[in-house]
Amino acid sequence: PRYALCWLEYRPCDDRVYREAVINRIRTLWVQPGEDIVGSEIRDALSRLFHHTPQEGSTGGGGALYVGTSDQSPVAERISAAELGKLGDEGFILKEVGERDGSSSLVLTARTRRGLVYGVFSLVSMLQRGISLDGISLHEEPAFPLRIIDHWDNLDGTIERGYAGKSIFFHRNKVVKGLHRIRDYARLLASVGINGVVLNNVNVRNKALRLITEEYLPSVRRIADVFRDYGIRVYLSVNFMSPVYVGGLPSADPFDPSVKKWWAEVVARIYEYVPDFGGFLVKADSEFNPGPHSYGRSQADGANLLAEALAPHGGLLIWRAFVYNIQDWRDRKTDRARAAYDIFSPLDGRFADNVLLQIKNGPMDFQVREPVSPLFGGMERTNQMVEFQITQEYTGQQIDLCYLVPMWKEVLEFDTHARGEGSTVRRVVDGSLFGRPHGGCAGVANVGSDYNWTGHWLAQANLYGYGRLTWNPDLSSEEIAREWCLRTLTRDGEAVDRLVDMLLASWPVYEKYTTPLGLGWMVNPGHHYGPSPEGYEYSFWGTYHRADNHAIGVDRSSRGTGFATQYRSPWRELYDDPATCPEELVLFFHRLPYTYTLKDGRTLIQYYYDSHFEGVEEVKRLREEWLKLRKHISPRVFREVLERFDRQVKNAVEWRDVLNTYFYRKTGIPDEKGRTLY
Ligand code: BDP
Repeated sequence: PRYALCWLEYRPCDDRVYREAVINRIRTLWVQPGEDIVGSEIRDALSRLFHHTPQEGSTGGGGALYVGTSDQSPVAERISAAELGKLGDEGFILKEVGERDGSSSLVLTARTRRGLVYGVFSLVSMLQRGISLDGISLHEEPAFPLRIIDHWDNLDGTIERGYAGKSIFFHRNKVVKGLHRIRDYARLLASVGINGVVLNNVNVRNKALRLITEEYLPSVRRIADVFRDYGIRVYLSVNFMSPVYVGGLPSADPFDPSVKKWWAEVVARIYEYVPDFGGFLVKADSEFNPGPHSYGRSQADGANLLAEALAPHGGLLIWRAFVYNIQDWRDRKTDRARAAYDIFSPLDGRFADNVLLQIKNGPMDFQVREPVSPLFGGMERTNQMVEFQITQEYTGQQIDLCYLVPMWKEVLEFDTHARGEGSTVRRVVDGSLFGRPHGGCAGVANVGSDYNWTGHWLAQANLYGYGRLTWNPDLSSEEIAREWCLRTLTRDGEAVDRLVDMLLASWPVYEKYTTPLGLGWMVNPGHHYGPSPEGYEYSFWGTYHRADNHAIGVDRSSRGTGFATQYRSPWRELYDDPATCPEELVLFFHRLPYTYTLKDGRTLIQYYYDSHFEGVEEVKRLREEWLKLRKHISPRVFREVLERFDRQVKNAVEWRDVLNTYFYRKTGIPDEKGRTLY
């Protein structure tokens, strides 16, 4: 094989009792005619896991598995109409039911094909993990309507912020010829509940501009046909200036009727090729991507232009809120953290019904720790999505281990207080808090053409976890990690415990040796790996810490840039005061002297020294833990992960030495514990 199948790599079950129980439960298999995909998934799993081939068809007796939509007779005979009536569009029921002769069977049903796909993969997951099917009665529905993966793939095959090889979609400005890998990717995504994929980078340049034309639409259709089999819709990123760059019009002004007409025609053509096309994703007025501001129009005017073209076809327009404009590092009045809220919140209520605003989880840019974007609590009449970064741009680039599910969970559970207590981000983006018709999650993909898809084998857990979390955010980070380890790496209980602990430790460890207390940045400009304390200090990105000999940080309180006041109470008050601000964010909100005393009595500077020394030791411990797993992990995975840990240790040492030296030289304050500072 040219690539691993991740958590769908079915290792034969060595538990004889369990194997026999499954074989008895599924002696015969009935699959709704026409549902070949779900049928072959279940057959394939049974055969690989248990060397079992059930008899096909319906015997009417027990020991059967019935798989079909809720209107099919073997299903409708066995499950009450009331129960079936509770099924949503994407949900499924998996249930043990009694047969007339006193025996029992299993029924897997859903209202739609998509629901069946999720149900089958969920059954497969249980079979892989040895979960008993006795008395099973499961009804699952996804928590968020949209569960999308955004690819930052360019048509030349490169991937912006990709750390796992080349694009699996594009090669030398064409869609790849063989679609096998895309099919397996669709299976992997569907198996964790993903229902949408954006194929190309939000920075739409060169040939990617033409994806929406007949030059590429036949190829887009080929990809969409594969994803459709697994219930996944395809979306495209588009450039706001397309009417000019592609259409040859003199303008892309949203108020220009010829521009509207152009987009309407473009969209109509797309739907001829892809009848269930998801819609567009747009990065406008952001980092060299033009937008409506060029014409003196608002973000809402820009979004609505495209939304209007998509609406007749049922398409969605996803508009990114990543808009900021810092002209000069010398300007102390503008604060990038404020920008999105300042620009978008006054436009609340002005966006069309099929527009979603896609908001990065934090106000800056995917740093190791940021507060949650205040926009989530600040727009009640706008559909919202949260954007996470699965690809580890600022969190170790899939060289360093960093399991991100705990971070995403914190974001989803953050209480905005927009409608009193319990107004979590989760409820904003699932649409329920403000009664919005659309909502969901987007995650920037971490996959590429590498054999293991994600560069670091253990980074697969982030892709898996993103899917599982957006299906069911009630799952704990630990449960998700455990599922992934069991399905992917080993069935040995102790080894799994150890692996889960390693994954759970990894984000806090990464934070320790990089930029704790909410400081962020300090990375090498351009590629963003490794330390550079002033790498982003004198440019136009708004990413400053303004360290001098006495203090560090930006005052974002009401006395400073006022960013803290964009939150609702009690956050605005809590963040406003360094004494009540959650300590892990204290340098995000405040400018503090190095001698500032933290809650445990340590000075800020001593905390930074300690954190970096400890971080390195903890990475070394992670590496030691991995060494203990040798006999449970396949040799190739073992070796390649060890190689990553070796690199991570080097990186952590570099962060420690560069940052500690930087602070020592700025402050002249020695380490209390007498460790070497350079
Ligand atoms: C930043 C990345 C940049 C992306 C940008 C975005 O460095 O490559 O284009 O985000 O999200 O984090 O648009």
